[in-house]
Amino acid sequence: MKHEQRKPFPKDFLWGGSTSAYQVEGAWNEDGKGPSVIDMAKYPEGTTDFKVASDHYHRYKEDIALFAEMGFKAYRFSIAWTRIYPNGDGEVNRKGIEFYNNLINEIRKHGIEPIVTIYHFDLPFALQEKGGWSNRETIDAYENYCRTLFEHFGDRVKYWLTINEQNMMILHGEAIGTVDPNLKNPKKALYQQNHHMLVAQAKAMALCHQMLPDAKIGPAPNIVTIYPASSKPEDVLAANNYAAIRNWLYLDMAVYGRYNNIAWTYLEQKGYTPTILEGDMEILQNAKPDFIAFNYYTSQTVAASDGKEDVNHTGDQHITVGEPGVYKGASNPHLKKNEFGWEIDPVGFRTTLREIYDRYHLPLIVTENGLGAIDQLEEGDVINDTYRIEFLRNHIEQMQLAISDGVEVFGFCPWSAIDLVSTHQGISKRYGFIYVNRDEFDLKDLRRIRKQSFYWYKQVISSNGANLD
Ligand code: BGP
Repeated sequence: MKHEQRKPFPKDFLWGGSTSAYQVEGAWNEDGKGPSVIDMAKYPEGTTDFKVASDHYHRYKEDIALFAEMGFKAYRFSIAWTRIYPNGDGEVNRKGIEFYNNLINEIRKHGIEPIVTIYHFDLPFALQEKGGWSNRETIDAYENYCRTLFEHFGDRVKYWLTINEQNMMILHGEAIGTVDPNLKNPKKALYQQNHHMLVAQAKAMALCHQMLPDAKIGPAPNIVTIYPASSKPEDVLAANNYAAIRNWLYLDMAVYGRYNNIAWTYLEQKGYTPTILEGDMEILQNAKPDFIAFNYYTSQTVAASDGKEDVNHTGDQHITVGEPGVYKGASNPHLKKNEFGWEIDPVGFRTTLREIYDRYHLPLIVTENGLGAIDQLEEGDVINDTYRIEFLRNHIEQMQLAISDGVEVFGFCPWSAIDLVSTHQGISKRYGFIYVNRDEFDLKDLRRIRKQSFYWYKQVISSNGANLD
């Protein structure tokens, strides 16, 4: 569909940027913070750990001032559960509350809307030692943690995100570092964990509505359109299968409180069905999100599987390998790839926005989108990241086309507001508008340097998306 004239971005559109606590904060064991599963995980050889990251914990004032200079209307960040509850539950750590109070005040002081992710991959290690999400008690610990956040920060935070990319923790948790290496029969265990997280999420949504009637809350999965590798009906069916397993399982539950039938059939066939206790479905059905937040980096393409390939359900967030008999990952000959093998598909972004809105009719906010690249710091503190500008420009254009298609989008928070450590590919894979001067193992001076994309995004925001050049 071609539009003679595009609709403008809504007046109060939330232009911003995203980070997550463990990838940006550093100070991994300061002020009473407990270890998370990420702190205790093994890191791929040649990549840094998360101990210092971008040192945002100590430099947040400078960072927020730079976000304000860019004109951010919103800043999406996560709270480290282990700063609030070092052991996952039990005693509250006052220093943790203090840090996020200061951070939220600083954000609001600049007129920026805080958007808080409650849990972004960094489960407290103390809970993992008791079985993590396999143990139903983690649902209670999460609910208790949510209550504490709503109590302390609910007077200033209007937008809450329950869980970041739950679907990626289930499908690609090994790459991200969230899977307990001691799990027996990991796939089955992961779908039980998935069920517990879905129940926990429903409880958080209900609690938020009860405690903070003016606040809004929603899930934040990674949702992308799935193409069939060809028009062969079997390929189309495989794409349909994978879309149900990767996308709709999560959103159908969040919005309608039911298991998607194709995803459920897949779980039955594989022997992965979770144990559902009496009362669970009621909790799931009674909770409703106010909006859907989602992360989009690229589309995925799959083909029919003859069941004989020697592949497994791994890869990473955007490298789909496949699952014998269900679908087989394919590459899309029409798309270019970034330096890390992720395809680049702005049109797929428009399709994704249309698909989600068409299914759920809830307002949408994009909580991640961006380009990981190896930036070069040139003489005179110049970073010419024209490739990032091009990536974001093309995606923003497609978002505006989706808005012109009638999709309700109220915000765009690309990944990442500032350079931070990638989930499994180190600090050299950069996403930010602001360069952080450090390498994998040399922390240098960690100074902040505005990239070309910083100036470009500033102008995008000040023109409310009208000037993308
Ligand atoms: C998403 C995660 C983020 C982030 C991003 C980029 O899956 O929510 O935490 O890191 O992807 O991925 P990566 O860091 O693997 O390049």
